[in-house]
Amino acid sequence: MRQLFAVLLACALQWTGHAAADEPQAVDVQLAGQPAASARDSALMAPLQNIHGRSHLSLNGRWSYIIDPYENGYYDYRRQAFDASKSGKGGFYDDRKPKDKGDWVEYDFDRAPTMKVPGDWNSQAEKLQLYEGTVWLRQVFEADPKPGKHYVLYFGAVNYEAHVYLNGKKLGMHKGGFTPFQFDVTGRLAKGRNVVVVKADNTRRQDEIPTVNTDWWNYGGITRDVLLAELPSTYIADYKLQLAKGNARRLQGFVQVAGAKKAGQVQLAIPEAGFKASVQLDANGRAAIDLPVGKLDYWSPQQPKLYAVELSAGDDRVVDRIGFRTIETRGQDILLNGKSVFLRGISLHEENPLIPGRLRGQGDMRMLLQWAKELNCNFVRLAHYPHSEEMTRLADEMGLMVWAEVPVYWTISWTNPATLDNAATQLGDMIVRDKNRASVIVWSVGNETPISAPRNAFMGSLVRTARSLDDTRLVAAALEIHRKGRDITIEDPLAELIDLASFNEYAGWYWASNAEMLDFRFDIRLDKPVVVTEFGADALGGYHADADTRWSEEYQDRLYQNQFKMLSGIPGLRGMTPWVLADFRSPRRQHPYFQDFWNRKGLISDDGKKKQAFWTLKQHYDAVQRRYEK
Ligand code: GCB
Repeated sequence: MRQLFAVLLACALQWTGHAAADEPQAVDVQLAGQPAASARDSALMAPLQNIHGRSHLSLNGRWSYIIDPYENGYYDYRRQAFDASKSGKGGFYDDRKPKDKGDWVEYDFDRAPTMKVPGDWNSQAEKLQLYEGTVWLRQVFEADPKPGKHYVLYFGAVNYEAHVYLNGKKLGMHKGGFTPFQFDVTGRLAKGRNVVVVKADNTRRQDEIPTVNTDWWNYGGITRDVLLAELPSTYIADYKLQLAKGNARRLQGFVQVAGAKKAGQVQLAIPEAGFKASVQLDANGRAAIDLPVGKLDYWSPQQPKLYAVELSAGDDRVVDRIGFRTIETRGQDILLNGKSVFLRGISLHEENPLIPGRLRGQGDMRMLLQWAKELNCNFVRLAHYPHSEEMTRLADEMGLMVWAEVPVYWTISWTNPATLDNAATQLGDMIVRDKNRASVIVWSVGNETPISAPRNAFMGSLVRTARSLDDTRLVAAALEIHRKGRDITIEDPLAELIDLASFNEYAGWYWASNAEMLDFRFDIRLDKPVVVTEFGADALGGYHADADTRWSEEYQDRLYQNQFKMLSGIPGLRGMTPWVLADFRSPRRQHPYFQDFWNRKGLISDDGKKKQAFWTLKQHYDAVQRRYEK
């Protein structure tokens, strides 16, 4: 069905797929329920479902790069953007060689160094380790575009602001470091040599999502796949197929077709389940799906069953692997396929502690999720931003439920409408991308946001956005606790709007010590399942002392034991995701001996060794599992 191609500097395109038919058409899909368009450059295409399942050419490989701290490749000496000028000349996206002496340029991609894409830049050049600013990246590839096909240039993620140029012309701009975006490049590809240039800028700004202050490394660059997809003239742009909320005998969702002939029929099939149906598209190329289905093998961590689901419309055919399960809450229970579950979780960042930088691909992802399995987890919190699509697909396959989150973290600019728009767009893009993943059971709209009227309105709006896009999953946020004397409570109006009583609490670390923490008790008065989304302590792997000595493995271990004692006093406790699976890099963590730019709350150290608390948590989860799954 598809072929993968690696590109180094240039290679010939070969496509699998479909016969040429009609004339090229502009991509005109508009998804219903898509969040406000204003945060999105109008040149961007609506998200395309399952891009890796389409005929595509990978543009990954080595890209040439130019570090541009003063943005000389973007602005002229009067600080006017080159790409807004008439000639467009002078910008670093202009790959042409100077023709005469008047065409003076002071850059040269052909002699520039190269870096790996996907890959953050910080880990690839010493000069870039702490760099925040603009880097230009260029890839050259060969194409042979065919009439009657659609071509889509896709980026899995670029942190943070990306300006994209193809053959010297601007395609558009995208903001947000963790969600995919794509351009329709039909009619813009040359036969033969093509040049794609990206201006990536990871400068932190107060009004962006995330804002200036976070506890993770601000890795810049093209951190996920770059693909050029070829689609037939009429193609399946998006689809959702999930069990209806609380009804394991109904399939619900939609199909959205785009391109030349939008009306017509879409065939759906799950051959292994003997399911076949066809739905009629309306004039906008959309069909709702609401169909009875026989009994399926439902997806669960014990049996992560995925079915091959086939969709076809005209010449287009897409196959996805989809699991089916229901998730809901009843009182203080979380019901997976109608049965109460306890979420034995762990939080993790998209970073491999063993090598510098962001995860490089499936091997790294599998290692992290395998560590979670060794802890006997059935749940992972993919903090604090959307992790890659490959990660949620792996979680599907490995049987791990997922908490997926957007980087609405700490002190966002609550009153800026553009900031809300941006947050809603990132949330929408995450939901659109991962809505067919059985593993994803929670959409989180943010982490530790401080209560105020503007913040409550902002977060309330995100909760509504999430619910309007997907009513089959839980919506939550990692809240903060409040202390009243010795009582630990939740007094946050946002708690009323979400499905879980979910909060971070750092008893024993940021307040009270191991010796004092057991004097406190939880008083959670919400009739919702309680999920403790963080607790933890820094421990330098291999540093041993008594359980009262901070930074030691013993201190961290005792803190976990004490936490289990405290948490056992919460009647509605239905899960936890302690902070955090592995040590991770953070510029905030300055202790020269114990931290040295690392957050040491990992249960696994930066050399991959399991700290004592790893085994304590595993033992706890083994006991919880015995109680819940007997
Ligand atoms: C938190 C944050 C997390 C930090 C952690 C810490 O509350 O949600 O991003 O890394 O605490 O280590 O302080």
